[in-house]
Amino acid sequence: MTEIKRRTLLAGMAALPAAACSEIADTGPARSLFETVEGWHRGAHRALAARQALAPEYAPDERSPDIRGNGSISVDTPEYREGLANGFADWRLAVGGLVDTPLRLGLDELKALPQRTQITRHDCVEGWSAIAEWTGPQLSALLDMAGVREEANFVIFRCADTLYGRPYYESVDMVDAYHPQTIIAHALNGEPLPEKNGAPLRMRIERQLGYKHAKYLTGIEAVASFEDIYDGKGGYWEDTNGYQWYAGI
Ligand SMILES: Nc1nc2c(c(=O)[nH]1)N[C@H]1C(S)=C(S)[C@@H](COP(=O)(O)O)O[C@H]1N2
Ligand SMILES: [Mo]
Repeated sequence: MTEIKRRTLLAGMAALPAAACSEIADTGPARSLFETVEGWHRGAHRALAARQALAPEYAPDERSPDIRGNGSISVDTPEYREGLANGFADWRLAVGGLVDTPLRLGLDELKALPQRTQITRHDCVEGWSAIAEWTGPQLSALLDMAGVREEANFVIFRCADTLYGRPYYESVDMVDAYHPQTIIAHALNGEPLPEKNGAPLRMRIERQLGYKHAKYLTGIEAVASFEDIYDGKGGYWEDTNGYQWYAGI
């Protein structure tokens, strides 16, 4: 968010000549320039406010009977199989990249943070949706604990699975990363996440399409750019199938 604020300010200042700063005249060109900048600020603010709006939430009786598993529905690494067998007692979520204090958090630590529960609709580009209840800490809490640096523009999500031989990953910008409904879910409809839905941890990014909601989450990384990660398009489907990086709904 600081990055967005900073850019808004810089863009506004660059458009204002020095004279207009000392005497913002009430008539003439200075005033119209001032109004242009004002208008730009208002437009930028409106656009940001729209991105921060909440996705619809539903009542418990509106939940779908099941949320199918899509894409990877299991992970066949020894670490994962062992985790599944022992309740993921040794599973650690790494928070790193452009942060002041890298973290490694176990499930108990994540569950001890303030939790958010939300009943939302998952929309997959393949043409299905399902309403379900998700619980977990907000991503913003983890980012604040780690202290995201000013240079960070995006957050990368690393996953334990591979799909057709390639590691699954995704990324979002700071507006979605700090969105109140962006949570690291460990529970689905009040139960620990099933394997098919991303156990033990998966992202919920409610203003985005299904493929952004990384399952089998192992790491969260703050970066300035995702150009150098895999094919540089910011996600598995973006790299392999040309899906849009910004999948806002
Ligand atoms: N790690 C990982 N995350 C993933 C996928 C995947 O294959 N691997 N598939 C994505 C797609 S396309 C969708 S629609 C949702 C499906 O979530 P679900 O299996 O809980 O229905 O997860 C997304 N996250
Ligand atoms: Mo999907």
